[in-house]
Amino acid sequence: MPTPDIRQIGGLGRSGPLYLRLERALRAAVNEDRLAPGAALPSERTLCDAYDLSRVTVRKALDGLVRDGVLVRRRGSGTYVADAAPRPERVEKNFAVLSSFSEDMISRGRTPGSRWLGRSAGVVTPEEALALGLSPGSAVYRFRRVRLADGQPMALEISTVAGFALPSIEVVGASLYDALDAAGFRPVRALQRLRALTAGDERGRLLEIDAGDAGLMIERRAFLEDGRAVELTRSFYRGDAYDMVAELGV
Ligand code: 16G
Repeated sequence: MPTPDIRQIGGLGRSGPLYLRLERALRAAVNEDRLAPGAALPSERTLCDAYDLSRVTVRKALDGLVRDGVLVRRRGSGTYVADAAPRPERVEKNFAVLSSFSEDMISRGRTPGSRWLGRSAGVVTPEEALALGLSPGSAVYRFRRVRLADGQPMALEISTVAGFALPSIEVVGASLYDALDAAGFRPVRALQRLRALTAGDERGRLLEIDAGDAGLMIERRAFLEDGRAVELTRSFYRGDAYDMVAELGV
């Protein structure tokens, strides 16, 4: 396998110590498949020159990733991307709160992110019309994202949003709920249905888990104060990444 070039790793972020910026860039490149499992990393010298970093800084970044199992060192040969993607740290998700993925991650000190698979504007399908209480022919926006925490895939989300709730499809950036909030249509109530499901081939590939691995399929229908539905989202959460918690009263 040829050694990947620096462009596949991409640029460094702007915040935090330099070693952490390189560590994050490499982690993201591995998680987003720009650096394939088993690929040899460019040499330390090449990384130093390309990013204008000292040897100590580069080594510290690589050490962190070796410790996490993202990279492996082979004596006398170099550093490689580990064969299996590392398991993410488990996250507790409160099942009784109407929070967004971004908020859930930020409140746990993780950095939320998305790998966009697609976005489109269209006309409601009969199933969506029923779920969202829209009339046939109504406009909707659809979004497909792999949700990331610190660059690691956590969930696959497929959302349909009622057309009236967003001024345009482009306004959705890092967070769907931020965009809905800005438009004055953030939901205040939701119905959720949860069931266990194996990942299957496509979800497994996108979430870097085996097709037979378990996950949680959560369907959320979210509503405005006036009862109108704004969102129908199917989220497939990695079973090894989440604990669902809820506080119950009598
Ligand atoms: C959560 C919601 C999802 C919502 C998304 C918005 C569940 C089960 N699902 O993942 O319905 O669309 O957050 O997140 O909690 P965002 O604002 O970060 O895009």
